[in-house]
Parts: sequence; structure tokens; C-alpha cells
Amino acid sequence: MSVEVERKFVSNADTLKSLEEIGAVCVGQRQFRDQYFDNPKFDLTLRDMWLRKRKGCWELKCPTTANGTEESSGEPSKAAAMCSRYREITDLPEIQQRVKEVIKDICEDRETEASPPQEDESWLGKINLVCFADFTTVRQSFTLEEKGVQIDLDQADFGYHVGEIEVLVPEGEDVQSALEKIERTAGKLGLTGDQKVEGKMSVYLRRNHPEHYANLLSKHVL
Ligand code: V4E
Repeated sequence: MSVEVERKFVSNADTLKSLEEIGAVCVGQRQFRDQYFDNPKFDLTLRDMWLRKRKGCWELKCPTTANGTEESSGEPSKAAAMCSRYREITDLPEIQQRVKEVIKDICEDRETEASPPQEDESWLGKINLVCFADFTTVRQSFTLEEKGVQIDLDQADFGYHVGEIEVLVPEGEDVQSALEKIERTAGKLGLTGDQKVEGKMSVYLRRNHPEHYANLLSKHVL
């Protein structure tokens, strides 16, 4: 398990030039389809839990609390405020267990606990999980000399472009150095704004599920 720390930024026609200027190296371009799942009441996403299938693999992103020096120093730094951090779980049995813990709270009459973790998709139906978002992204990825920093430029098939600076932190390690790496990279790229930039999902939900989008906004999930 690891914690993904990332800062999104507006990517435009000048971004590739800026990346070249700071010595970023393109390590490839790939295309993937993301399918996100939740029950009809959106019990997962209302808890800021994001279950998705990408290239045949399941991933669950869950909130994590800020840790390390940023917390002990009181007010979060600007770097911390601009970044999101999520625990990423990729082990299917653990994903199923965590999802069922949440859904079980709400649908206690459903027989999910006795089922062994399954590789097939019947577990989705048993807890009423349906696909609520389905889109494809073309992603160009870049690395920097700064160890562990990846920059992705995403172009979603519904017409939204976004960049992200990302550092993966092994579970239990301090996120502070990841925040510093991201802040340094943002500085090199000349990202001066202090407004959080919308992710693909946010834009997708605003267009396709406006009521749920408003609900997530009101609960400060987005
Ligand atoms: C919406 C959301 C999550 C789902 C994944 O979103 P995102 O990180 O934008 O997707 P992607 O394709 O870049 O994933 P990656 O390839 O990096 O794993 S996870 C958390 N959220 C909520 C959220 C938020 N509240 N604020 C921001 C800036 N982003 C996401």
C-alpha cells in the first residue's frame, strides 16, 4: 500500500515547453479506460472513497490523514493545501473487505460477509455497485532528476486537459518530503496560482451527475 501525494495544474500549449526547460524527460504515452463504481446512493464517494477499474486492475483510493511535520507545525503549508493525498489499495481482497465494510453499514440485510474474495465481478452486484463514470485518458508521463517525482499530462476523452505532479510515498513514511518535492517542481514550472485545479472526475461529475457533484461539493469531498 502507498500514499499518493499529488498536485494538479492547468496544462496548456506552453506546458510541454516548460517541461523541456526544466529537464523533464518523457517516459512514454499510454491510453487507459477508467470505470468508477459506487452504489446508487453513492455511499463510497460520499466518504471520499474511489473504486475504479483501470486496465483490468482494481484500485481503491481512500482518504488519509495528514501526517509528519506539516501536522505538528499547526497550520498546513501552502504546499500541503495545494496537494491531495490518498491511500491507494490495489490488493483485491483488501479492496473488497474495505468496500463491504462501508456498504455493510448501510445494507445489513445483504449477504456479502460470507462470500470469499472473488476474482470475478459478481461481488459488485452483491453490494449493488454500478459503474457511474467511464472515460478514457491519453497520458504523457515525464520524470525529473528529482527522485520519485512524476509529471503526467492527461487528456480525457470528454475534452478536459489537466496536469499533475505526483509522488508516491510508501505507507507509514512521512509525506513532508513529498510535499517539498512537489512544491519545488511546481516552482520550477512557474505554477504560482493558489487555487486548486479540478481533476478529471470533478469535471466528469459536474457534467454527468450534477446533483451528486453538488452533494460532494457541499460535503467538501471535491
Ligand atoms: C476524484 C478523486 C479520485 C479519483 C481519481 O481522481 P484523479 O486523481 O483525478 O484521477 P487520476 O486519473 O489522475 O488518477 P491517478 O492516475 O493519478 O491514480 S481520488 C480522490 N478524488 C477526489 C479529488 C479531490 N478532492 N481533489 C483533487 C484535486 N483531486 C481528486
